[in-house]
Amino acid sequence: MKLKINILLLVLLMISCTAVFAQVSLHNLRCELLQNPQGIDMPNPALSWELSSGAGGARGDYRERNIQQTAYQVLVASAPDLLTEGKADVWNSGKLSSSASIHIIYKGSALKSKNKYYWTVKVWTNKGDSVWSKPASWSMGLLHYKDWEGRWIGFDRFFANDKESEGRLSARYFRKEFTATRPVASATAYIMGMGLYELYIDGKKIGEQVLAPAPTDYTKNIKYNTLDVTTQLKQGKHAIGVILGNGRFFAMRQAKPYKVKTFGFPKLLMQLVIRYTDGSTTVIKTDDSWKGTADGPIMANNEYDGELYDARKEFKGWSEPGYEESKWLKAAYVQEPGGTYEAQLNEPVKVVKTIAPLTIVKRPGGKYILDFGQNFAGWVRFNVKGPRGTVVSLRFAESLQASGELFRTNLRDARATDTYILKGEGMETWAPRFTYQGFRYAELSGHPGTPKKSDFTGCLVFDDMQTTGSFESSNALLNQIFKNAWWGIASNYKGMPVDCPQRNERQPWLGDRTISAYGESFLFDNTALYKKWLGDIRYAQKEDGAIPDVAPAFWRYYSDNVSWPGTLLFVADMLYRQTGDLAVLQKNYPAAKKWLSYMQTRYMNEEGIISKDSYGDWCAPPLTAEAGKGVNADQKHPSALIATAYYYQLIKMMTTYSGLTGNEQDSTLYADLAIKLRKDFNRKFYNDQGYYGGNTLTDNLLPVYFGLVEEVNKTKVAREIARIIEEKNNGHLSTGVIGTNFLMRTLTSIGRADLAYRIATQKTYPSWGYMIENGATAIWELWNGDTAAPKMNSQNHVMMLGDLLIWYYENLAGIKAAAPGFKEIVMRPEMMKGLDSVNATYRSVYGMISSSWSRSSTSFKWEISIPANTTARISIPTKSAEHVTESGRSARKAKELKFIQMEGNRAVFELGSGDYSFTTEL
Ligand code: RAM
Repeated sequence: MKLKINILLLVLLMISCTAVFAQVSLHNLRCELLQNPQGIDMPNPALSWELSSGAGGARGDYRERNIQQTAYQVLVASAPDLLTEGKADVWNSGKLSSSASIHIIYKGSALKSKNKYYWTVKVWTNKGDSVWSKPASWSMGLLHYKDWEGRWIGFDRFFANDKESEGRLSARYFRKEFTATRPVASATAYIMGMGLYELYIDGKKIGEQVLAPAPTDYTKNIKYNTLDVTTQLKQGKHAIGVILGNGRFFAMRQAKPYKVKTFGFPKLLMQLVIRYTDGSTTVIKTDDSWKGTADGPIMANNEYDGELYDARKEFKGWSEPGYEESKWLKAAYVQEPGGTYEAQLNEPVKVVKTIAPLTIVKRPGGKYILDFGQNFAGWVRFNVKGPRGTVVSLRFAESLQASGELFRTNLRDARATDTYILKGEGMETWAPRFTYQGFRYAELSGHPGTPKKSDFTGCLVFDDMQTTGSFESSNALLNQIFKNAWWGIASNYKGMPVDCPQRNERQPWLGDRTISAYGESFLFDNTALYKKWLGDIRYAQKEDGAIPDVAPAFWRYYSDNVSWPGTLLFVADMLYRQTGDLAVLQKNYPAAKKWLSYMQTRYMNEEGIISKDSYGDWCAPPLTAEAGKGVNADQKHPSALIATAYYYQLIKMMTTYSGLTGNEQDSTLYADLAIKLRKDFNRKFYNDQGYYGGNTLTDNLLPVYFGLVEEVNKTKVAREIARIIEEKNNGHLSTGVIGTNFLMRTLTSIGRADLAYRIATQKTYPSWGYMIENGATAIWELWNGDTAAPKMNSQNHVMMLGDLLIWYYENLAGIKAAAPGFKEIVMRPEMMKGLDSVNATYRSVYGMISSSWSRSSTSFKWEISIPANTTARISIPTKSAEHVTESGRSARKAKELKFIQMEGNRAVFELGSGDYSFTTEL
C-alpha cells in the first residue's frame, strides 16, 4: 500500500514538472532593442528577452501566473550551429543568478567589425526553466574609421538642370560595375548617401527604406545604413547604382544663411563587402573609377518643394552590367562632410501604410481634386497612360477653400508639388523618392485621360516602428482623438521628430516633444528614434554648453531658454522610466549638467530666478476663436515663472540621476540648489491669495506638478486651478504647449480627474474635440487653427497633445510604470461619470500589459494581463475587498493575489504575471 502511494506521487510530480517546464517560453529576443539588427557599431550592445507562460504576449497567453526569473545564461557564437554550451565561441555568460531580462550588457570577447553574431538565452524561474530560446542574431557595422576603405565621391558644383534659386538640385546618379569572381557566401553594403540615397544592384532597389539615411548635422555625425545583399549577389558580373537626393544636405532654402545650415552638394561613401565561400573577401568601394551624372530623370528634388521627374530621361539598365556609360562623368573625390560615422540604429523610414482616395472630383480647367480623407505625410503613387511628354502634376494641401480649390497659404513658400513627365510607353507608375508632403488633398493637373480613384495610392511614410499600444473606450470622441493623435504622430516621425510635415519648416523643435514623446511611447516604440534624437541634441550642444531649440540645428536657433533645450533631460527621463535603460541617463547626464550650469551662470539672478525665456506658454489659446481671427499665432510671451519652474524640475531630476549614474559627487549640490530654488520660487511667484504668477492656468499647474507648492498652500492652489477651469473657462483648458504638458496629470493628482475628463471630451473651443468638429483628422498646431492667420498654422502638429495620451494610458486604462521599464506596474484606472469602459494594451519591454474594464452603476469588471518577470499593484474600485472575485473565486482568498489594503473605496492587491479576470460590486 505504501509503495503504491509513492509511485503515484512520483507520477504526479513528473507530470506537473513537465507541464511547468513547457510553459516558460522565451521570445522577442532583442539586441539594442531591435530584433536582428544590422550594423550595430557599439562594442558592448545590450540584449533583452521576454519570458512568457504561453504563446507569448497578447491577452489570454499568460497562463502560468507569478513567473519570476531567477537566473539566466546567454550564449553568443559566430555561427548558429555553435550555439551550444560547449561550443559557443564568443560568449558564454555562465548561469547568473539574476532577475534581469532587459538591457543585459554584452561582456564576451571583443566584437569585430562586419561580423554576424548569433545568440540564445536560457532562463530559470520560480516556476521552472526554459529551454534554449530560438536563436536571434545581430551583425556588426564598421567600428572604426579605418574600416571605411572607399573615399567620398560626388560633384562639388551645379549642373544645367539644377535650380539653385529654388534650392532644388537634379539628382546625382552613380554607377560601378564589378565581378564576383567566386561563389558568394555573404555580401553586405555599408552606405552613406548624402543627403538621401537609393541603392540599386542589377536594377533592383535594395531594401524597403526610403528617405534614408536618418538626417543629422553631417558636420558632426553621419548615419550609415547596413544592408544585407547576399541574395542579390551570385558569382558573375554585377552593377551598383546609387541615386542621391538633396535631403537636408543641400539646404532647401539657400538664401537664408543666417538661419539655415547647409552642407554642400550630394556625396557618397559606400562599400560592398563580399565574402566568398572559400573564405576570401573583396570590397567594392567608392573611388574615382565610379561614373556619375546629374542629367537623369529626377530633374529637381527637395523636401519642401517636391520632385520633378522626366521619364523620357530614364536610363534603361543604368544599374545593370553592360550599360553604355560613355556619356557619364568620372566621379570626383570630394571633401568628407566632417562628422563621425555611426550606424543608424533607429528604424528606417518606410512606406508604412497606404490609403486609397475617398473621392476624385473634377474641377474647372481639366483639374481634379483627390481627397484621401485623412491628413498625413508621404506621397501619392500613381498609374498613368498617355502621350510622351505629357506633364502631370500633383499639388498638395491640407484643406480646401470654400470654393473647392486647394488652401495652400499655410504652406508658406513650400511649393509642395510633384511633377511627372510621361515617356509614353504604356502604363507608367511613379512615386517621388526624395520628398514628402503633409496633405489630405491633392490637385491633379495635366492628366491625359480620365483619372480613376484606383490609379492613386496615398503612401504614409514614417519610421517603421513597432506598435506599442491600442486604446478604445466607451467614449467615441476620446477614441477619435486617439486616432487623430496616431496620424499626427506618424506623420511627424522622419528619422527625427519634426514639428510639421507640410509648410517650409518641418524642423525638429525640442519644445514640441518635451512631454509628447512620452505619450507617443504608448503608441509607438519610439525608443531608438528618441535615443538617436538625444544624440542629435548632444551633437548640437555648443562648446560653452548652449543647447539649441531645434536639433539637428538645421535652423540655427540658440535662443537660450529653459523649456525647449530642457527636452534633452525630459526625454532621457522618459526613456529611462518607460524602457528601464539606465545607459540613456548615463549618456545624457554630462550634456545636461553642462547646459544647466551654462544657464545658471548666465541667466540666474541672485534671487534664484531665470528671467530668460523665449516662447512662454507657446500658442496658448486666444480667449475666443473669434478674438484670434486672422491673428498671427507666433507671438512670444516670455515667462520667468515658466523658465524658473522648469529649471527647478530639471535640477530635481539631476538630484536623482546624479546618484543613479555614478555622479554622486553632484547629488548634494543639486539637492541643495533645489531646496533654495523652491524657496526663491515661492517668494517670487506665490501670491497669498492662493495662486502663482499672473494666475493663468499654466502658472498654477507647473508649481503643482513640479512639487513647488508649500504644503500649507496646496489646497488653495488646487482650488484655484479648478476654479479657473470651471468658472473662468467653463470647463475648458486655457493652456499652450507648456501648460498642456502637465494639465491632465495635475488635475488627476489633485483629485479632479473628472475635470480632466470634462476638458478631454469638450467639443467647443478650445479643445481637441473642437479641432475634430472643425474637420481635423490629425492634431492642429493651434487651438484656433480654424481662425488664426495662415502664417503659422499647421493642421498636423503634435505639440498640443501635451500629456493627454499619458493620461489615457496611465489614468484611464490604468497602466503605469512604478519602476523603470514596467518591472513594477501600478494599475489604477480612474472612474468617472460618463466613461463606462476602457480597453487598452501596451507592449512594454517585458511584454504585453493589458487592461480592459467596464462598469455599470452596480458592478465593475476588469481583465488584466501582466507580463512575466514583473509585478503589479492593482487598485480595484469596490464596495469592499470581500466583494472582489477573480475568475469566479474570492480574490482575497486566492493564493496568487496578495491583498494589501483598502484605500478609500478601492481594494489594493499585489500580484505577479498572468491573465486575471476581476468582478466586483460597486
Ligand atoms: C513654430 C512651431 C514649432 C514651435 C516653434 C517655437 O515654429 O509652432 O512647433 O516649436 O514655433
